[in-house]
Amino acid sequence: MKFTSFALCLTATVVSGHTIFQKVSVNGADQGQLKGVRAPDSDNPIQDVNDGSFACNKGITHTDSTVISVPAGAKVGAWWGHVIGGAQSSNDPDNPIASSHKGPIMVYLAKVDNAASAGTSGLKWFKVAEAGVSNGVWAVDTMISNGGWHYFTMPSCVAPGDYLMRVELIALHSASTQGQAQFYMECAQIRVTGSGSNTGSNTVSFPGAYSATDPGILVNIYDNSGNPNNGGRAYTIPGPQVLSC
Ligand SMILES: [Cu+2]
Repeated sequence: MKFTSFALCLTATVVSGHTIFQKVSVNGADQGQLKGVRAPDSDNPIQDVNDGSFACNKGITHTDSTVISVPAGAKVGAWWGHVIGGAQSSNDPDNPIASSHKGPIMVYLAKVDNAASAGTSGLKWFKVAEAGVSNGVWAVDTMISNGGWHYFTMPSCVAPGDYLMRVELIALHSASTQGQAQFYMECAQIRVTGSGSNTGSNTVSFPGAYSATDPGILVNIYDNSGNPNNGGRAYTIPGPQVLSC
């Protein structure tokens, strides 16, 4: 099986190929390491789509009161690193993530009263951006090429106010076996500005939005030669439709 070596990071304890979302940029302005991002020390994925911490991860040890101002329509960056701070060691080949970890990156928002203090259960999430695979290039590949940055546009119609911004990456290298897709997510505290009026549609709950057998979660991304190009097929990104303005 071509897939066997890719499964190693499931069991490695010292060296793994996992990742953590830990920094935001807004229109090119770096907002600072761990500023306004709720992050754990662990870079381990969640693999149970019904995990109670599926919204914003668990073991959150990095928190602060920063709320990041994001103009509607802005180019937003989400920065991923192998461990907190980025590389685990010099020339870490698995920073920002092991290159085997092909998959999509999605961004969700949930309206809250106060982003600095809001809890993460019972929220209604709507998707504002998603990237899957195009011509064999996955969102993860582009993020690696960009030194850990994943960029997206905050839709121009999002209403002003506080939101939690959930950025999620799914690593699909072992996803042909049910329960082996790896979900990585953290939440940032943002305050949208502008003149939009949309606080979401097609909202979903986390956990709840995904099934372990969704076509984008239980999926063999390899072609007959073992290339991780989804066999040239379209890839169905999990979750609801992206908000359209
Ligand atoms: Cu991993």
